[in-house]
Amino acid sequence: MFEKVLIANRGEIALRIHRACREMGIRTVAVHSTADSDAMHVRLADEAVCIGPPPAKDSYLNIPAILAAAEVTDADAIHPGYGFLSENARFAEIVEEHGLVFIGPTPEHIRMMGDKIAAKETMKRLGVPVVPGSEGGITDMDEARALAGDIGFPVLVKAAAGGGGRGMKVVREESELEDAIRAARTEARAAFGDDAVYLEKFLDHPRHIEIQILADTHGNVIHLGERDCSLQRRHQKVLEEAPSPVISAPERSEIAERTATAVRKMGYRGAGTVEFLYQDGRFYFIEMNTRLQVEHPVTEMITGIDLVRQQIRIAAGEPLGRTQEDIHFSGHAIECRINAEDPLTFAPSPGLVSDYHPPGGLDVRVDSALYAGYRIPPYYDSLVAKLVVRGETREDCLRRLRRSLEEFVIGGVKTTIPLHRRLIEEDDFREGRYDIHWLERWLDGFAPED
Ligand code: MV4
Repeated sequence: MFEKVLIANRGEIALRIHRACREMGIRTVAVHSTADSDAMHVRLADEAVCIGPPPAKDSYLNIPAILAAAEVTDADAIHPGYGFLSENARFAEIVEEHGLVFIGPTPEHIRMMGDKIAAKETMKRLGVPVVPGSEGGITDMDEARALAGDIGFPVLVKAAAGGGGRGMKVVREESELEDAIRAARTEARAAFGDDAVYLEKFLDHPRHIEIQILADTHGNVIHLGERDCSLQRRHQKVLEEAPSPVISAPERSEIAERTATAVRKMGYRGAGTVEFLYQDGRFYFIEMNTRLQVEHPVTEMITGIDLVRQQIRIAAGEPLGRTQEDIHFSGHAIECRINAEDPLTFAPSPGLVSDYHPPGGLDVRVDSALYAGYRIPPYYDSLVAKLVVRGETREDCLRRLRRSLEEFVIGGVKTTIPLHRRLIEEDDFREGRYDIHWLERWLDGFAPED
């Protein structure tokens, strides 16, 4: 096992990784920008190295500085967390070239899944259902027109290098297709330096459901069920839950086992999340994330499996030590993402946290790097806490979530806590009746009382 792990991240996820390391007897190295000298992850780690000025490109994305920090502290491995360098195949490669271990998949798997066309072809070949569309990228306008006619309008033009909603265009009729493909190509070239685009049938009311996978280097692959991440605004998830309120146990086993089998056949290692759209009783693969995800705690809450601990064990070459039969799902979990933002306008609200009182009690988990007196810097993502609650049933979970949101105090800055308090009282949400568009429609009429 590693003796020392460098955590190439900040905020709550840096703490989350530190905690797993501590419990495994592994020492930790924090890296930080000059804006984060007083951050909680810096205080808790065994050692801390300043890696640059506030802008992420000069610090948390600064590969030479991070490698230098690993070298001077004699770290064995680097955990990238989520965001920043976590899905940068070149970074994973450089880490390995320096004789360090990248706690994550191989650079080859990161690279393949970063190409959405290659990812889809691979999944399809390995028996995972995909959205009907072009076989590979679009090479020819006449071909695209014929294909769109076969698929049926509306269709979506997507960028191979996109993902997370960037570079997509809905096309409602044939006359708009050529312009949309041209525009998508131009945008993709400018944004990603890759103008490959592909075509898909547009699903107009899907849910976003993702399967959590763990794969070791000995050929063992297990799934930890799904998370329903349909409640989102502008491609930012707001609340996630597991299990999905609309998926039956046989449906879960079917799609999750198919997914785990495909992941095993591709020789994948580490944690991974396979994203699907689910509409009218069918699953359609869209993308695979090769990192730990923000919402991983909802899975931990219903399975009792520490996903970060497993990532570290896998990276050290240890076997999973569990088979699918050892995984049992227990109860229901919901995560509320709490952002330092105005709950009406979503404008960032950095600044001094005057009071901090997180909720507690049985099956209540708060992942946060906040403390009273901390100043939230304006340079980074506005996620400041994740409230994750478990209950025996979804109704128990909702009652506990209501109680926890009532207790939660973050003073001095605006947060999205009031939004969550209102959201969980909505009948559609309480009944599990929502798709990926529901939240944005609901927010159009949202005005919190507090
Ligand atoms: C789609 C889709 C409808 N049909 N693909 C957006 C992000 C990227 N991961 C894929 N996305 C979508 N792909 C087809 N064929 C609708 C979306 C989409 C979406 C997906 C998941 C969560 C939120 C979303 C919000 C808008 C659109």
